[in-house]
Amino acid sequence: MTQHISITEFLSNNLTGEHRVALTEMLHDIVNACKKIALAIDQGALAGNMGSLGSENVQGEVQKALDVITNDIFIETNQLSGYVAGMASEEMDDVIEVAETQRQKGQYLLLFDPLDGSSNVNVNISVGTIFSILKSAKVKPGLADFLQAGTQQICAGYALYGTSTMLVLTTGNGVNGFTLDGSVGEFYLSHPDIKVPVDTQEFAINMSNYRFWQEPVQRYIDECLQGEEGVRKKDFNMRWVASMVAEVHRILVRGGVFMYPIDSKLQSKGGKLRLMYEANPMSFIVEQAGGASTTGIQRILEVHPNGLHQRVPVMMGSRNEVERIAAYHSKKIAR
Ligand code: P6P
Repeated sequence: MTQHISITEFLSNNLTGEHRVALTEMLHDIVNACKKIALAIDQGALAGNMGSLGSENVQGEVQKALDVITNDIFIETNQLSGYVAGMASEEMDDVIEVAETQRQKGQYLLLFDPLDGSSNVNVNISVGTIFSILKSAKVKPGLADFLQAGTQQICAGYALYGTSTMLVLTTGNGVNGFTLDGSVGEFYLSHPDIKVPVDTQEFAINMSNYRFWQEPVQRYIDECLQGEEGVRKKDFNMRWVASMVAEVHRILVRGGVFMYPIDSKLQSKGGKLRLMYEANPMSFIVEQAGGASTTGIQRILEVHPNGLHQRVPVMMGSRNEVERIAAYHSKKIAR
């Protein structure tokens, strides 16, 4: 087997700039948290943690035992470095305060979705953890300190608990992927300098919502379905895993476009996916890999947040397709 370098060695050789030491320490804890989550998921039903708790989270979604288990793991493990001054989780209504004794070294904010796609867990389909790191202006951050545009992120990444466990991350200098070697419990560089193909023939969307979509999205999908007989003059393939991390990872590896647009059912909520700990980190990664990410109206990374759990329409992936979708929204390309 070719000698791969470990994530620890990779970060030591490649992290630069003012956040270098802090990121090294915070990513060490994030990696450990993801290893623990991978173990909890691997044990699956045998550990008796696949069921539903009957409770609902702040999103109004039924909580799985693993939602709470993984949330606890992420919170506990990421208070050890001394650099995290505050956290925010999909599973918790308010910001998570970090004790003064555990934020002695620096002021960073860690936002995360501990188990994205958790409804897939008990049917053994890939799920993931998504995280985003921001700089805090305050030693003791409040809600307002979290509400920064996605362009302010200093790091973003995800763990994918799939056929193998992977960690994919960016610190603003490209995107790199690491695979967990379970025999030694270490992540090794397996996907250096990931780039999203600029063109694609594959889209990912929940087609059952077709009748609720706005016209530009219906137009785009109609043209894909018309294939080579239509204006696109090429056939398209479709995928839908109902797990954003799995979809985006596939797109990073082979191209494609992931779409969860606004629709008439979701109008009042603003969309399905959350800006701060789903859309922003995934957009940072996709853009760093040469892709694009839009709400249809604007670049996702430039959305100014008005709430911790704000939702946005999300269309991201192969740049030329995302730019076409945005042009249909702005009517720059007539039918
Ligand atoms: P639907 C998972 O719950 C999630 O937030 C994303 O990971 C996924 O892309 C989407 O929702 C799936 O939504 O409507 O297909 O169940």
